[in-house]
Amino acid sequence: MLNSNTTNTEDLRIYQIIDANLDRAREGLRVLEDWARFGISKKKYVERIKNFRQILGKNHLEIYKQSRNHIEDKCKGLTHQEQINRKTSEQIISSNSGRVQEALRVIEEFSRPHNHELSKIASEIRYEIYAIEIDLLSLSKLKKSEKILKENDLYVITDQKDNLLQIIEEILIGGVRIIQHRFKKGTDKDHLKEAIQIKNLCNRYNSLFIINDRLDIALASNADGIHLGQDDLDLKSARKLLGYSKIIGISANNEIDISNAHKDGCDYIGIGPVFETATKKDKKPIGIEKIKTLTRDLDIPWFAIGGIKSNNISYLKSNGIKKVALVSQLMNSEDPKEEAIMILKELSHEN
Ligand code: TZP
Ligand code: MG
Repeated sequence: MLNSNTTNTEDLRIYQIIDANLDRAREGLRVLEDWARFGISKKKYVERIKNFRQILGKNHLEIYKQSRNHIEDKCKGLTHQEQINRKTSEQIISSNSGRVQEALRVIEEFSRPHNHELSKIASEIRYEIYAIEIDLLSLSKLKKSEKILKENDLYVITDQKDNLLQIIEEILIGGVRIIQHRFKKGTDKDHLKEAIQIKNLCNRYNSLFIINDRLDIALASNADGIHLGQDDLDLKSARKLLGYSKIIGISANNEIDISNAHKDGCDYIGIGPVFETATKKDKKPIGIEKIKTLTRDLDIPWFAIGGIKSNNISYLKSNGIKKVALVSQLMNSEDPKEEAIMILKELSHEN
């Protein structure tokens, strides 16, 4: 506890520093706590952050609070342009984590000579906040991606085309918000180069960018996620390498594969082929009835795939299939933008 019983001017200045920084740390923690609660609904983080706030509250002693009125603060109300520029939730999380970390560091230094216990507490919480900041940012990014997956019914997969970037930009303008980059022939260098170009386009249109098959390309291009087939890298290994801020989608067409993918924490499932398709000639279509059975209790987003065209979407919809993925219809279109608009319209019709 406190090991000084005289209050001279220097003590008052130090108490005032601690008082101001306890306020700063507690306020910053409240911002993080509210984001954990209302922004991403993560009870575990709400509880941890609330606990830190309460510990600091308990250690906010009267002598610190009383020092507030004794020495005038001539720098009150100063703001920095950076504070005015903060816009996104991510920027708010980062700046408030930084605010808490800085305030705790100041408390740690200035309380050490007279209140070793508080100094130790400040140091311990500061280290925890470094980790919590990373977790909150990852969870926020995942939340954003999940929202796009949930709210968008059209998932477009690319094919290898000379004018691929132009096609993609047109369909993004048309309103598509999920793009998977599928690159089967070519060098890794070309693969990554094209992935980065598409990722930049997707960023411009706030769209989800997913890499097919290749975890290395997904990491190198900073994609939002990866799509894996049954013969690709397994979901658990991919999750270990990608972390929790990225989406992982799985192709599956039977009960066991769907249930395993779900159990292992995949974010969405591609199910098909529904119909025969030239894009995957070797795969037998599973048909609508089978898809209906497979997806009866599925509580994560899923997309039907294989042979889907604008002229069979209303049939799919009348059978309860609301989300679709497709390749050739848009990749081989004369007018990808108009066609994307038409398909989106079909998908949004109430049946
Ligand atoms: N997985 C199952 S069917 C398929 C994939 C990647 C291809 C779908 O292509 P299209 O051209 O939309 O039929
Ligand atoms: Mg694959």
